[in-house]
Amino acid sequence: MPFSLLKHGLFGRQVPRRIIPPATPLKSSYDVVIIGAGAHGLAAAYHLAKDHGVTDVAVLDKGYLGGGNTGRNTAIIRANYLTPEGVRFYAEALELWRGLSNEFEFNILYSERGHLTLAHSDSAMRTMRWRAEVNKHLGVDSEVVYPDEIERMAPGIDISPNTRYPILGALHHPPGATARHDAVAWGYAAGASDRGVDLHTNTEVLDVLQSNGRVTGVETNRGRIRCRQVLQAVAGSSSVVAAMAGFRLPIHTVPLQACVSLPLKPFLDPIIVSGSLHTYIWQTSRGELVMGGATDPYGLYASRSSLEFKEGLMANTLELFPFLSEVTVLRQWAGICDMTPDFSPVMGETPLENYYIDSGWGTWGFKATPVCGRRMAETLATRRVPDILRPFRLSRFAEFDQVGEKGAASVGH
Ligand code: PYC
Repeated sequence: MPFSLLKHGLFGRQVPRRIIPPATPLKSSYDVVIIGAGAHGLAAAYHLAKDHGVTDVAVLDKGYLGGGNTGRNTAIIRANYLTPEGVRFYAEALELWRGLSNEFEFNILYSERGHLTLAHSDSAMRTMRWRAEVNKHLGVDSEVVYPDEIERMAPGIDISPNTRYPILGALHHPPGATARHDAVAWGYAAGASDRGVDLHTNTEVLDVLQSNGRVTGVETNRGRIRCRQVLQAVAGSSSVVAAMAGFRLPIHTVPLQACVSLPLKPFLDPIIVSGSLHTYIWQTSRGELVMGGATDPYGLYASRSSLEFKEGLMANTLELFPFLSEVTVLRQWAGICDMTPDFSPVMGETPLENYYIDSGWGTWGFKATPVCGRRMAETLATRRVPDILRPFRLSRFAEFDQVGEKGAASVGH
Protein backbone atom coordinates (compact mmCIF):
# COMPACT_ATOMS: atom_id res chain seq x y z
CA MET A 1 0.00 0.00 0.00
CA PRO A 2 1.39 3.47 -0.74
CA PHE A 3 2.41 5.26 2.47
CA SER A 4 0.58 8.38 1.23
CA LEU A 5 -2.71 6.45 1.30
CA LEU A 6 -2.12 5.58 4.94
CA LYS A 7 -1.26 9.22 5.71
CA HIS A 8 -4.40 10.52 4.00
CA GLY A 9 -6.47 7.85 5.76
CA LEU A 10 -5.16 8.87 9.18
CA PHE A 11 -5.36 12.65 8.74
CA GLY A 12 -8.36 12.84 6.43
CA ARG A 13 -6.75 15.37 4.09
CA GLN A 14 -6.01 14.45 0.53
CA VAL A 15 -4.79 16.93 -2.05
CA PRO A 16 -6.29 15.86 -5.41
CA ARG A 17 -3.55 14.92 -7.82
CA ARG A 18 -3.61 15.14 -11.58
CA ILE A 19 -2.68 11.70 -12.89
CA ILE A 20 -2.97 12.11 -16.66
CA PRO A 21 -0.50 14.82 -17.68
CA PRO A 22 -1.64 17.91 -19.60
CA ALA A 23 -0.88 18.22 -23.35
CA THR A 24 2.27 20.17 -24.25
CA PRO A 25 3.24 21.70 -27.64
CA LEU A 26 5.27 19.43 -29.95
CA LYS A 27 8.78 20.88 -30.32
CA SER A 28 10.85 20.49 -33.49
CA SER A 29 13.76 18.96 -31.60
CA TYR A 30 14.44 16.89 -28.47
CA ASP A 31 17.50 15.17 -27.06
CA VAL A 32 15.62 11.86 -26.92
CA VAL A 33 12.54 10.59 -28.73
CA ILE A 34 10.82 7.50 -27.38
CA ILE A 35 8.47 5.80 -29.85
CA GLY A 36 5.63 4.17 -27.93
CA ALA A 37 3.78 5.45 -24.85
CA GLY A 38 3.12 2.02 -23.40
CA ALA A 39 4.39 1.13 -19.95
CA HIS A 40 7.91 0.33 -21.23
CA GLY A 41 8.38 3.61 -23.11
CA LEU A 42 6.90 5.63 -20.25
CA ALA A 43 9.06 3.81 -17.69
CA ALA A 44 12.20 4.57 -19.74
CA ALA A 45 11.20 8.25 -19.92
CA TYR A 46 10.56 8.32 -16.16
CA HIS A 47 13.97 6.81 -15.36
CA LEU A 48 15.80 9.03 -17.87
CA ALA A 49 14.42 12.05 -16.03
CA LYS A 50 14.58 10.74 -12.47
CA ASP A 51 17.87 8.79 -12.47
CA HIS A 52 19.87 10.69 -15.08
CA GLY A 53 18.40 14.21 -15.24
CA VAL A 54 17.64 13.77 -18.96
CA THR A 55 14.37 15.67 -19.37
CA ASP A 56 14.43 16.94 -22.96
CA VAL A 57 12.49 13.84 -23.93
CA ALA A 58 9.38 13.31 -26.07
CA VAL A 59 7.34 10.14 -25.80
CA LEU A 60 5.26 9.65 -28.97
CA ASP A 61 2.32 7.34 -29.50
CA LYS A 62 -0.02 6.88 -32.45
CA GLY A 63 -2.86 6.25 -29.98
CA TYR A 64 -3.35 6.96 -26.27
CA LEU A 65 -1.24 6.28 -23.16
CA GLY A 66 -1.02 2.55 -22.45
CA GLY A 67 -3.48 1.76 -25.26
CA GLY A 68 -1.51 -1.09 -26.83
CA ASN A 69 -0.32 -4.25 -25.08
CA THR A 70 -0.06 -2.39 -21.74
CA GLY A 71 -3.85 -2.29 -21.52
CA ARG A 72 -4.34 -5.71 -23.12
CA ASN A 73 -2.15 -8.03 -21.09
CA THR A 74 -3.40 -10.04 -18.12
CA ALA A 75 -1.16 -8.25 -15.60
CA ILE A 76 0.83 -11.24 -14.34
CA ILE A 77 4.21 -10.65 -12.65
CA ARG A 78 6.76 -13.38 -11.91
CA ALA A 79 10.49 -14.14 -12.04
CA ASN A 80 10.40 -17.97 -12.19
CA TYR A 81 12.28 -18.26 -15.47
CA LEU A 82 14.54 -21.02 -16.71
CA THR A 83 17.84 -19.40 -17.67
CA PRO A 84 20.13 -17.57 -15.22
CA GLU A 85 20.05 -14.54 -17.55
CA GLY A 86 16.26 -14.47 -17.49
CA VAL A 87 15.89 -15.08 -13.75
CA ARG A 88 18.42 -12.37 -12.85
CA PHE A 89 16.64 -9.86 -15.08
CA TYR A 90 13.09 -10.55 -13.83
CA ALA A 91 14.30 -10.72 -10.21
CA GLU A 92 15.38 -7.08 -10.51
CA ALA A 93 11.91 -6.32 -11.89
CA LEU A 94 10.27 -7.93 -8.82
CA GLU A 95 12.34 -5.77 -6.50
CA LEU A 96 11.20 -2.63 -8.32
CA TRP A 97 7.54 -3.72 -8.53
CA ARG A 98 7.36 -3.96 -4.74
CA GLY A 99 8.23 -0.29 -4.29
CA LEU A 100 6.28 1.17 -7.18
CA SER A 101 3.08 2.28 -5.39
CA ASN A 102 5.16 4.21 -2.86
CA GLU A 103 7.41 5.63 -5.53
CA PHE A 104 4.39 6.91 -7.52
CA GLU A 105 2.42 7.84 -4.36
CA PHE A 106 -0.33 6.14 -6.29
CA ASN A 107 -1.80 2.69 -5.76
CA ILE A 108 -1.04 0.28 -8.61
CA LEU A 109 -2.85 -2.52 -6.71
CA TYR A 110 0.26 -4.69 -6.57
CA SER A 111 -0.87 -8.01 -5.12
CA GLU A 112 1.56 -10.84 -4.29
CA ARG A 113 -0.62 -13.94 -4.43
CA GLY A 114 1.74 -16.72 -5.54
CA HIS A 115 2.00 -18.47 -8.90
CA LEU A 116 1.55 -22.18 -9.62
CA THR A 117 2.76 -23.71 -12.90
CA LEU A 118 1.16 -27.14 -13.06
CA ALA A 119 3.04 -30.18 -14.34
CA HIS A 120 1.09 -33.01 -15.97
CA SER A 121 3.96 -35.24 -17.12
CA ASP A 122 7.31 -36.53 -15.90
CA SER A 123 9.18 -34.30 -18.33
CA ALA A 124 7.23 -31.25 -17.11
CA MET A 125 8.11 -32.20 -13.50
CA ARG A 126 11.77 -32.31 -14.52
CA THR A 127 11.53 -28.80 -15.99
CA MET A 128 9.84 -27.54 -12.79
CA ARG A 129 12.66 -28.99 -10.65
CA TRP A 130 15.20 -27.41 -12.97
CA ARG A 131 13.50 -24.02 -12.79
CA ALA A 132 13.19 -24.27 -8.98
CA GLU A 133 16.94 -24.93 -8.65
CA VAL A 134 17.98 -22.11 -11.01
CA ASN A 135 15.55 -19.74 -9.25
CA LYS A 136 16.78 -20.58 -5.74
CA HIS A 137 20.41 -20.34 -6.82
CA LEU A 138 19.72 -16.75 -7.84
CA GLY A 139 17.71 -15.90 -4.71
CA VAL A 140 14.24 -16.22 -6.28
CA ASP A 141 11.69 -18.07 -4.18
CA SER A 142 10.38 -21.13 -6.13
CA GLU A 143 9.78 -24.71 -5.03
CA VAL A 144 8.19 -27.87 -6.43
CA VAL A 145 4.94 -28.79 -4.66
CA TYR A 146 2.63 -31.80 -4.94
CA PRO A 147 -1.15 -32.27 -5.47
CA ASP A 148 -2.31 -32.07 -1.82
CA GLU A 149 -0.50 -28.77 -1.36
CA ILE A 150 -1.85 -27.49 -4.70
CA GLU A 151 -5.41 -28.30 -3.62
CA ARG A 152 -4.85 -26.50 -0.33
CA MET A 153 -3.72 -23.36 -2.18
CA ALA A 154 -6.36 -23.61 -4.93
CA PRO A 155 -9.56 -25.11 -3.50
CA GLY A 156 -11.83 -26.59 -6.18
CA ILE A 157 -9.00 -27.62 -8.49
CA ASP A 158 -9.39 -31.20 -9.78
CA ILE A 159 -6.38 -33.20 -8.55
CA SER A 160 -7.95 -36.60 -9.21
CA PRO A 161 -5.71 -39.05 -11.12
CA ASN A 162 -8.52 -39.88 -13.59
CA THR A 163 -8.45 -36.71 -15.68
CA ARG A 164 -7.06 -36.35 -19.22
CA TYR A 165 -3.97 -34.61 -17.81
CA PRO A 166 -3.63 -35.52 -14.12
CA ILE A 167 -1.73 -32.97 -12.02
CA LEU A 168 1.57 -34.50 -10.84
CA GLY A 169 2.93 -31.38 -9.16
CA ALA A 170 3.68 -27.71 -9.77
CA LEU A 171 6.34 -25.05 -9.55
CA HIS A 172 5.19 -22.80 -6.70
CA HIS A 173 6.55 -19.25 -6.93
CA PRO A 174 5.33 -17.27 -3.87
CA PRO A 175 6.33 -13.81 -5.24
CA GLY A 176 4.03 -14.28 -8.28
CA ALA A 177 1.84 -11.16 -8.37
CA THR A 178 -0.59 -9.00 -10.32
CA ALA A 179 -0.92 -5.23 -10.67
CA ARG A 180 -3.41 -2.85 -12.24
CA HIS A 181 -1.83 -2.42 -15.69
CA ASP A 182 -3.38 0.98 -16.59
CA ALA A 183 -2.27 2.39 -13.25
CA VAL A 184 1.31 1.38 -14.02
CA ALA A 185 1.24 3.36 -17.27
CA TRP A 186 -0.40 6.35 -15.53
CA GLY A 187 2.10 6.28 -12.66
CA TYR A 188 5.10 6.36 -14.99
CA ALA A 189 3.42 8.96 -17.23
CA ALA A 190 2.67 11.29 -14.31
CA GLY A 191 6.17 10.84 -12.85
CA ALA A 192 7.85 11.53 -16.20
CA SER A 193 5.64 14.52 -16.95
CA ASP A 194 6.21 16.01 -13.46
CA ARG A 195 9.94 15.92 -14.25
CA GLY A 196 9.60 17.74 -17.58
CA VAL A 197 9.12 14.95 -20.15
CA ASP A 198 6.64 15.73 -22.98
CA LEU A 199 4.03 13.08 -23.78
CA HIS A 200 2.48 13.30 -27.25
CA THR A 201 -0.45 11.00 -27.99
CA ASN A 202 -2.10 10.73 -31.43
CA THR A 203 1.40 11.32 -32.82
CA GLU A 204 2.33 8.57 -35.25
CA VAL A 205 5.89 7.97 -36.41
CA LEU A 206 5.87 7.59 -40.21
CA ASP A 207 9.61 7.37 -40.86
CA VAL A 208 12.96 7.29 -39.08
CA LEU A 209 15.47 9.86 -40.35
CA GLN A 210 19.17 9.06 -40.56
CA SER A 211 22.45 10.30 -41.92
CA ASN A 212 25.79 8.45 -42.17
CA GLY A 213 24.43 5.43 -40.28
CA ARG A 214 23.20 7.52 -37.36
CA VAL A 215 19.63 8.44 -36.40
CA THR A 216 18.83 12.14 -36.74
CA GLY A 217 15.09 12.31 -36.08
CA VAL A 218 11.63 11.02 -36.89
CA GLU A 219 8.91 12.10 -39.31
CA THR A 220 5.46 12.11 -37.69
CA ASN A 221 1.88 12.89 -38.74
CA ARG A 222 2.38 16.20 -36.87
CA GLY A 223 5.70 17.12 -38.45
CA ARG A 224 9.41 16.39 -38.26
CA ILE A 225 11.30 16.05 -34.96
CA ARG A 226 15.10 16.18 -34.79
CA CYS A 227 16.82 14.28 -31.98
CA ARG A 228 20.10 12.77 -30.81
CA GLN A 229 18.78 9.41 -29.67
CA VAL A 230 15.70 7.25 -30.26
CA LEU A 231 14.28 4.43 -28.20
CA GLN A 232 11.77 2.19 -29.96
CA ALA A 233 9.33 0.54 -27.51
CA VAL A 234 6.36 -0.50 -29.63
CA ALA A 235 5.30 -4.01 -28.62
CA GLY A 236 3.27 -5.62 -31.39
CA SER A 237 4.70 -3.34 -34.09
CA SER A 238 8.43 -3.85 -33.51
CA SER A 239 9.24 -5.23 -36.98
CA VAL A 240 7.21 -2.52 -38.71
CA VAL A 241 8.97 0.35 -36.93
CA ALA A 242 12.41 -1.32 -37.19
CA ALA A 243 11.86 -1.53 -40.97
CA MET A 244 11.46 2.28 -41.00
CA ALA A 245 14.87 2.44 -39.31
CA GLY A 246 16.29 0.13 -41.99
CA PHE A 247 16.93 -3.16 -40.17
CA ARG A 248 15.15 -6.47 -39.69
CA LEU A 249 14.24 -8.21 -36.44
CA PRO A 250 13.98 -12.00 -35.98
CA ILE A 251 10.38 -11.62 -34.87
CA HIS A 252 7.04 -13.01 -36.01
CA THR A 253 3.88 -11.38 -34.75
CA VAL A 254 0.78 -13.23 -33.51
CA PRO A 255 -2.33 -12.33 -31.50
CA LEU A 256 -2.86 -13.55 -27.94
CA GLN A 257 -6.45 -13.59 -26.71
CA ALA A 258 -7.76 -13.43 -23.15
CA CYS A 259 -11.08 -12.96 -21.38
CA VAL A 260 -12.67 -12.06 -18.07
CA SER A 261 -15.75 -13.50 -16.33
CA LEU A 262 -18.51 -11.89 -14.32
CA PRO A 263 -17.45 -11.49 -10.65
CA LEU A 264 -17.61 -14.51 -8.36
CA LYS A 265 -17.21 -14.82 -4.61
CA PRO A 266 -13.43 -14.90 -3.92
CA PHE A 267 -12.09 -18.47 -3.96
CA LEU A 268 -8.73 -18.33 -5.72
CA ASP A 269 -5.61 -16.65 -4.35
CA PRO A 270 -2.75 -17.82 -6.60
CA ILE A 271 -2.31 -17.53 -10.34
CA ILE A 272 -2.72 -20.99 -11.92
CA VAL A 273 -0.99 -21.92 -15.18
CA SER A 274 -1.21 -25.18 -17.10
CA GLY A 275 1.01 -25.44 -20.17
CA SER A 276 -0.41 -28.83 -21.22
CA LEU A 277 -3.99 -27.59 -20.99
CA HIS A 278 -3.14 -24.22 -22.57
CA THR A 279 -4.87 -22.26 -19.87
CA TYR A 280 -4.10 -19.82 -17.08
CA ILE A 281 -6.47 -18.26 -14.59
CA TRP A 282 -6.47 -15.83 -11.64
CA GLN A 283 -9.14 -13.95 -9.70
CA THR A 284 -9.15 -10.17 -9.37
CA SER A 285 -9.94 -8.35 -6.14
CA ARG A 286 -13.39 -7.62 -7.64
CA GLY A 287 -13.93 -11.37 -8.08
CA GLU A 288 -13.64 -11.65 -11.87
CA LEU A 289 -11.69 -14.54 -13.33
CA VAL A 290 -8.99 -13.46 -15.78
CA MET A 291 -8.27 -16.29 -18.21
CA GLY A 292 -6.06 -16.86 -21.21
CA GLY A 293 -4.47 -19.66 -23.16
CA ALA A 294 -2.32 -20.07 -26.24
CA THR A 295 -1.34 -17.60 -28.95
CA ASP A 296 -3.36 -17.74 -32.17
CA PRO A 297 -1.70 -20.05 -34.70
CA TYR A 298 -1.36 -17.44 -37.48
CA GLY A 299 0.61 -14.25 -38.03
CA LEU A 300 -1.63 -11.18 -37.74
CA TYR A 301 -1.53 -7.52 -36.65
CA ALA A 302 -5.23 -7.43 -35.70
CA SER A 303 -6.65 -7.67 -32.20
CA ARG A 304 -10.01 -9.31 -32.87
CA SER A 305 -11.38 -12.07 -30.64
CA SER A 306 -12.75 -15.42 -31.80
CA LEU A 307 -15.43 -17.81 -30.57
CA GLU A 308 -13.09 -20.70 -31.41
CA PHE A 309 -10.55 -19.44 -28.87
CA LYS A 310 -13.17 -18.96 -26.16
CA GLU A 311 -14.66 -22.43 -26.67
CA GLY A 312 -11.24 -24.12 -26.52
CA LEU A 313 -10.14 -22.12 -23.48
CA MET A 314 -13.32 -22.82 -21.55
CA ALA A 315 -13.14 -26.57 -22.28
CA ASN A 316 -9.57 -26.67 -20.96
CA THR A 317 -10.24 -24.47 -17.93
CA LEU A 318 -13.20 -26.65 -16.91
CA GLU A 319 -10.88 -29.67 -16.81
CA LEU A 320 -9.03 -27.88 -13.99
CA PHE A 321 -12.04 -26.29 -12.26
CA PRO A 322 -15.20 -28.28 -13.21
CA PHE A 323 -17.38 -26.27 -10.78
CA LEU A 324 -17.01 -23.15 -12.96
CA SER A 325 -19.24 -24.55 -15.71
CA GLU A 326 -22.08 -22.02 -15.14
CA VAL A 327 -19.84 -18.94 -15.02
CA THR A 328 -20.52 -16.23 -17.62
CA VAL A 329 -17.70 -14.74 -19.69
CA LEU A 330 -18.08 -10.98 -19.64
CA ARG A 331 -15.47 -9.69 -22.08
CA GLN A 332 -12.84 -10.97 -24.49
CA TRP A 333 -9.95 -9.18 -26.21
CA ALA A 334 -6.54 -9.71 -27.83
CA GLY A 335 -3.04 -8.24 -27.73
CA ILE A 336 -0.36 -8.50 -30.39
CA CYS A 337 2.82 -10.38 -29.53
CA ASP A 338 6.27 -10.00 -31.10
CA MET A 339 7.72 -13.50 -30.74
CA THR A 340 11.46 -14.18 -30.92
CA PRO A 341 12.96 -17.60 -31.77
CA ASP A 342 14.32 -18.13 -28.23
CA PHE A 343 11.37 -16.62 -26.30
CA SER A 344 13.57 -13.90 -24.80
CA PRO A 345 13.33 -10.17 -25.49
CA VAL A 346 15.61 -8.06 -27.68
CA MET A 347 17.02 -4.98 -25.95
CA GLY A 348 19.87 -2.58 -26.57
CA GLU A 349 21.79 -1.34 -29.60
CA THR A 350 20.80 -1.74 -33.25
CA PRO A 351 22.66 -1.45 -36.57
CA LEU A 352 21.58 2.24 -36.62
CA GLU A 353 23.77 4.29 -34.30
CA ASN A 354 21.97 5.96 -31.36
CA TYR A 355 18.78 4.04 -32.19
CA TYR A 356 17.92 1.58 -29.41
CA ILE A 357 15.24 -1.08 -29.14
CA ASP A 358 13.14 -2.59 -26.41
CA SER A 359 11.27 -5.34 -28.26
CA GLY A 360 10.54 -9.04 -28.72
CA TRP A 361 8.34 -9.14 -25.66
CA GLY A 362 6.14 -11.97 -26.93
CA THR A 363 3.73 -12.90 -24.14
CA TRP A 364 5.88 -11.76 -21.19
CA GLY A 365 6.37 -7.99 -21.50
CA PHE A 366 4.28 -6.46 -18.69
CA LYS A 367 6.23 -8.09 -15.86
CA ALA A 368 9.51 -6.63 -17.18
CA THR A 369 8.27 -3.02 -17.23
CA PRO A 370 10.19 -1.53 -14.26
CA VAL A 371 13.55 -3.18 -14.98
CA CYS A 372 13.27 -2.47 -18.66
CA GLY A 373 12.50 1.19 -18.02
CA ARG A 374 15.38 1.55 -15.58
CA ARG A 375 17.95 -0.30 -17.68
CA MET A 376 17.00 1.12 -21.09
CA ALA A 377 17.22 4.61 -19.56
CA GLU A 378 20.68 3.73 -18.26
CA THR A 379 21.68 2.50 -21.73
CA LEU A 380 20.65 5.75 -23.41
CA ALA A 381 22.04 8.03 -20.70
CA THR A 382 25.45 6.33 -20.40
CA ARG A 383 25.63 5.03 -24.00
CA ARG A 384 26.71 1.73 -22.50
CA VAL A 385 24.62 -1.44 -22.38
CA PRO A 386 24.52 -2.69 -18.75
CA ASP A 387 25.66 -6.28 -18.13
CA ILE A 388 22.14 -7.38 -17.15
CA LEU A 389 20.86 -6.48 -20.66
CA ARG A 390 23.80 -7.83 -22.65
CA PRO A 391 22.44 -11.42 -23.03
CA PHE A 392 19.39 -9.93 -24.81
CA ARG A 393 21.32 -8.04 -27.51
CA LEU A 394 20.05 -8.27 -31.09
CA SER A 395 23.38 -9.66 -32.32
CA ARG A 396 22.94 -12.86 -30.24
CA PHE A 397 21.02 -14.48 -33.10
CA ALA A 398 23.91 -14.04 -35.55
CA GLU A 399 26.34 -15.16 -32.82
CA PHE A 400 24.38 -18.40 -32.04
CA ASP A 401 24.11 -17.31 -28.41
CA GLN A 402 20.38 -17.50 -27.74
CA VAL A 403 18.69 -17.36 -24.31
CA GLY A 404 16.18 -20.24 -24.51
CA GLU A 405 13.14 -19.47 -22.37
CA LYS A 406 10.42 -21.48 -24.14
CA GLY A 407 10.29 -23.86 -21.14
CA ALA A 408 9.24 -20.97 -18.89
CA ALA A 409 6.51 -19.48 -21.10
CA SER A 410 3.18 -19.47 -19.29
CA VAL A 411 1.26 -19.39 -22.52
CA GLY A 412 1.00 -22.18 -25.12
CA HIS A 413 2.62 -21.50 -28.49
O1 PYC B 1 4.38 -15.02 -18.97
O2 PYC B 1 3.34 -15.09 -17.07
C1 PYC B 1 3.34 -14.97 -18.29
C2 PYC B 1 2.06 -14.75 -18.98
C3 PYC B 1 0.82 -14.91 -18.48
C4 PYC B 1 -0.07 -14.57 -19.47
C5 PYC B 1 0.63 -14.22 -20.57
N1 PYC B 1 1.94 -14.34 -20.25
